[in-house]
Amino acid sequence: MSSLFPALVDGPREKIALRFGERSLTYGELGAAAGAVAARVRGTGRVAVWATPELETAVAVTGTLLAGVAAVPLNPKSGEKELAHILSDSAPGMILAAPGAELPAVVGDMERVDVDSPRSGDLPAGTAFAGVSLSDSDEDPALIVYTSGTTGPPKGAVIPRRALATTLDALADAWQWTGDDVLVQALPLFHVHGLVLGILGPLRRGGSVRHLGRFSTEGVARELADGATMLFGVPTMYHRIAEALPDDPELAKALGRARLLVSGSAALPVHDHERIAAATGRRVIERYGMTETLMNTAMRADGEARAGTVGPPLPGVELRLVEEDGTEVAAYDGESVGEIQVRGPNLFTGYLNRPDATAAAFTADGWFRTGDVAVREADGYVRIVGRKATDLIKSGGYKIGAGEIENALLEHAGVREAAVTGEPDPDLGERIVAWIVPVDREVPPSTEELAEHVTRRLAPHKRPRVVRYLDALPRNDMGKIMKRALADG
Ligand code: MCA
Ligand code: AMP
Repeated sequence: MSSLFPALVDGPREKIALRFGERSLTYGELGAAAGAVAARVRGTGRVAVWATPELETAVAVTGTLLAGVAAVPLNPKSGEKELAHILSDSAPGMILAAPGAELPAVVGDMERVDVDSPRSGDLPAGTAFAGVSLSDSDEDPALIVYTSGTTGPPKGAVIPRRALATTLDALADAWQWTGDDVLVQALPLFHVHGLVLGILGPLRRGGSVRHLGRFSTEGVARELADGATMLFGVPTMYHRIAEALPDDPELAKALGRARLLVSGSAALPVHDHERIAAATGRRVIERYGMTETLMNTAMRADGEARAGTVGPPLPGVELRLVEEDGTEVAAYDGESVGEIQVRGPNLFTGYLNRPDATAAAFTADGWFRTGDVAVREADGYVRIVGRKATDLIKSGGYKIGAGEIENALLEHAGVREAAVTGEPDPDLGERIVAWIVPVDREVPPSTEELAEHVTRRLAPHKRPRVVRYLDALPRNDMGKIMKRALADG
């Protein structure tokens, strides 16, 4: 029997585990604080975590995992409709939050537990928490992470404990990631990238993470100049770094010192990759994953960082490319295109309360259909070339379903018809465009009004950045909206 967080049980007590701004916790202090959370949540079915980018979120999730209970991280900027859906679907027994965090009315009278300001101390001796230990076949749910589909509200991906351990250990192998590494990141803590890779990753290795609270190139430069060895970010962050580099020699120097610069959640444009390499002498490496699969491929620290590819499959991950008719693509020629399908212990177990969606996501022989389309190069490096669904938008590294935004827009009194598409954006990768047929042509709802409307219902990152007004939406003979006609103008 091994342990999910060996360093919490028998690592050096005085070593810094987490740092958020001015506040930090040693492994000893984290053990005490997370142990207190574990004692509080033990026996609860599921626990919601109000996932602000603060120390308390990391303590809450660690403590919940120590108790062997599943955590549901919530976007603290979720709008009413999205939050109401997630809470009713996941039915948490309580909500953990930082003291002082204001919870919206939709949380209702669910029991709130403030995560104690961490005290000195240690994990109670003889640690009796079920979740400290981990067996290879540990199927118990660890996290329920909500992720958008093309239509309908987000689905809760149930991520078991063995998937966390598997994916983090595979990345450790690929990146020679050890307890000596100090990670800097500024990712949201309600998604896999920021929470699993960016918090649980360093804790599983017995290393340290410094979270910036909010992304800034200054923060990245400061931490990398002060001992941080790795940076994790989405392409939008690397784009902003690439833009800042020409006028910021300190940033270039700091990045040049990093052991590893890792990008993921969306494709890193080759132009940004090359600009960073030219200014810093370091090449950003990419890894490819999904909420449902955790990590599938990654460039290795000791391998070639090839711009535009996401590296070979990680140890333990089976990956194949499949044509539209189900035929497997056998070629490793950099040209033959197919959908990426994966199998392995890194995968989720299914969508909460959605056996239909779970069944549709897998083939009969257990391969998960990612919906991502790729080619493979001669040495097995995967190059992602597109996505099957046009109704999924990746903006700032967030996956956003067109359908949920369309539904929200249609709830606005001034909107008769609505269609949502993504269009290329140098900063966000894709930006959300709303095509609106207004009820009143003379006084259509403004962009700000619609952005505010979507923010209030769903979340700020789901708001349209551009609104275009039409007299009618282009439809085919079946009445289906022709989105490609919209995008092609
Ligand atoms: C804007 N804001 C608003 C409104 N408009 N607040 C209330 N009402 C409004 N109408 C707020 C936002 O919440 C935000 O606050 C700030 O204003 C700026 O908003 P925005 O323009 O959306 O932010 P941005 O500057 O464009 O954000 C860029 C970003 C962000 C920082 C790169 O997109 C980001 O954090 N992306 C990471 C996504 C991610 O982690 N994806 C992982 C999922 P504030 O700044 O306070 O928040 S994918 C995954 O997990 C898989 C496994 C994988 O492969 O990684
Ligand atoms: P999510 O569902 O939010 O977890 O996002 C997963 C999706 O992000 C994948 O299906 C891919 O489309 C995309 N993605 C993640 N990493 C990469 C990457 N390195 N390059 C291109 N796309 C990526």
